[in-house]
Amino acid sequence: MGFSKDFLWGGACAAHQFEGGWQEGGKGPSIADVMTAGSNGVARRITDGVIEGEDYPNHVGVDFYHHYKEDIKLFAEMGFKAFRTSIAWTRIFPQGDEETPNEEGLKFYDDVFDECHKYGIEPVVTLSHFEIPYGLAKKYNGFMDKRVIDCFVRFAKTCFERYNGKVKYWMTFNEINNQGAAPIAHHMIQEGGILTTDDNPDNEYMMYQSAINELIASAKAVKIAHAINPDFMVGCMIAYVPVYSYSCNPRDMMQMVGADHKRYWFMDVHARGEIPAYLEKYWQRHHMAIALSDEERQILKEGTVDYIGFSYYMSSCTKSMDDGKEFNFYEVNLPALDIKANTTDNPYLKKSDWGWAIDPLGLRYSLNVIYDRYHLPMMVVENGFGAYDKKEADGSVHDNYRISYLSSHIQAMKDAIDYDGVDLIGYTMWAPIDIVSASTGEYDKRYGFIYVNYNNNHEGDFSRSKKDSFNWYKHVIETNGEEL
Ligand code: BGP
Repeated sequence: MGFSKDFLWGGACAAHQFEGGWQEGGKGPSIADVMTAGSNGVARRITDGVIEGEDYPNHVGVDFYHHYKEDIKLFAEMGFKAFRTSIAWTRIFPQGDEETPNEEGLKFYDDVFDECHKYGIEPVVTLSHFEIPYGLAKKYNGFMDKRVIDCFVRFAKTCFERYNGKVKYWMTFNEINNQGAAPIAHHMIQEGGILTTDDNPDNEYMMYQSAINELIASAKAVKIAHAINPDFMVGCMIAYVPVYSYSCNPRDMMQMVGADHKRYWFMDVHARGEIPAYLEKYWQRHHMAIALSDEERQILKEGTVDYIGFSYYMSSCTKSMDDGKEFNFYEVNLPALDIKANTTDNPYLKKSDWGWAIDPLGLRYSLNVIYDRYHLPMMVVENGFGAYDKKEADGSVHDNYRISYLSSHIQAMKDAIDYDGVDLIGYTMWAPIDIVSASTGEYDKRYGFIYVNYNNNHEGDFSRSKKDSFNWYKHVIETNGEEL
């Protein structure tokens, strides 16, 4: 009972959020490198290149580029079996469309993976974690252009060949489905569609077309990976935020189905290799002529994933708009039923300082829904608690709230294994070390077991120290999740 003996316990980061060294080793700029900080409630902006006087936190991250040995040693001290990170695409192909890779970039990840293996830590690699080369965004409008599929496939193949024997677990695109909830922002960040403007009537069409092109790129990469090494496990990475119906009103229930469709069709394509019928209908109704040839449909079929990787932070709740109340966040239309609706607060749940509903049972629910739907192995590749931490005078950080969040979520995974029989192979919490927040660009939204002395005002020396949660997680891994 409980977690399997080879369960992949660990933590997850993304290159752009913690490496820094954005211009070192021949690296080119990624979309994340031209994003401003958005601290204090101000949204991040994608700028046209790097503008003097603007703050770009991803340029420095937390300097993992120079601290990787120290950081991996600390992960090893906690007993990590796995460490998830991304390979910064622009360290390997600085502009994105070069024919030959940058050797210095490839060498950096050789060093990182060798360092992991020194401690018996299995690297789990995301190929693109919101890190499309800015060169591809500028020149091609990102994944709107089918030529970018080839650029990604070249990058993926280069990585599969180079790290064959060092990396077994791969994921193609991080949270590929965020566009379902926040189409414009994520069309730009995920797909490099920087020509989008808020008032462009074609925004939704461009999001769908780019997402389809990304999914084709992913399927091609999966096929190539298996040809290079049949033992490779290539997964997708989905942002899973289960949508609950606000009530048992059938209209609310149907609204929930619509919201699920909008957010999770990506997973159907990854895992089943087919465009779901409801999506084809949606495109027809909205006169979206999505370019997807028969040959490409065949590629989607042949390049299905080996496992489902997903992030889980919170659940959401949805309600039809019958009562006339206005909602904010995302909108789902079900024209056939004339239902227009949006998210609403769940009265049963508390929220984090950033408004994320804390819902451990929602993780067990998610594991069940996903497993019932695909019967594939699953890995929870992100789950964590962003908080303002207080460093005491003696250097300690008492982060009991983080321990409580993580332990309740690990318990939920354990219950899903013990009672529901789901096939869960790993857990890489987010993020074992404090890093730059993806949504806000803040340093002060901290997730780590390891405190990094650096803040929103760019003060600090990047020194690392252990929080209370460090030894707690070490014990969790030592007892294979038996003692939380
Ligand atoms: C996910 C992203 C991560 C990460 C995490 C936490 O959506 O895959 O990159 O940052 O969320 O979000 P944030 O950093 O905004 O708190």
